[in-house]
Amino acid sequence: MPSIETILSPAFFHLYEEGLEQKNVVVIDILRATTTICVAFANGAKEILPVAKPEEAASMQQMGWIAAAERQGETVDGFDLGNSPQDYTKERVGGQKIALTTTNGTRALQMSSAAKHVWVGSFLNIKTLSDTLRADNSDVLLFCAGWKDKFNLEDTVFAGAVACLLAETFSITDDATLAAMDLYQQAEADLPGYLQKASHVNRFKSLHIESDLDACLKTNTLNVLPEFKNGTIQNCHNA
Ligand code: 3SL
Repeated sequence: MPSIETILSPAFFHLYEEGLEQKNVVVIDILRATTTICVAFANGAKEILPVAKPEEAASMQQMGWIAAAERQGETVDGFDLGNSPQDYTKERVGGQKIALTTTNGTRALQMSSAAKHVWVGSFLNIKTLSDTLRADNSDVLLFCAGWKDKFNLEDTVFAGAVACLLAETFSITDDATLAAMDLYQQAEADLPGYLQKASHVNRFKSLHIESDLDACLKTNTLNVLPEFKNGTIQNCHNA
């Protein structure tokens, strides 16, 4: 059986790099980058280029791309979009190419580029993602983007949710994954309630963007699977 391991923070990524080219990585930034990327594709975005710096996103504007940038949870001044999934509507992103930089999510994508596949995970596309991981039948790394190299609850809870869905067809002996599954089982009856204590949810409260929490915790509402490949993200799932 293939295995599932969980990387609880980008600071641990180097511990999992051996054999990366044979493994599938799921990049997880539930609040909000990987959720927003799923919503953008569901609403017809053509391509999303993850970049490290706001200046790189801005430089794509001249070529007709939408430039999106988030830092400290806020839209960077002068950019077309930030990182709220609620702003990535059909009207705004349908048929568009987007250059996106966020504090943690876009960095985690770039770190994973050597993997067999790099897929974008969120509660919204959890079934499509899990079905694809099962069908591909390779070892999986669930990579939590965290917050500035620190552990966070929401990404870990999601890693646990994916592992619970795949537990019958994957071998799970990794303590980080077992802990994530325990956490998910504790949270699953009321995910928004459980995550009220999370540090990023408290950041949302201070920025008055609490409504993004509900938008990010809808489960299995989207049939998309964004894949980061050759430096850019496209939807690889044709429903
Ligand atoms: O860190 C990230 O990539 C973002 O998802 C953070 S925020 O939710 O936009 O603040």
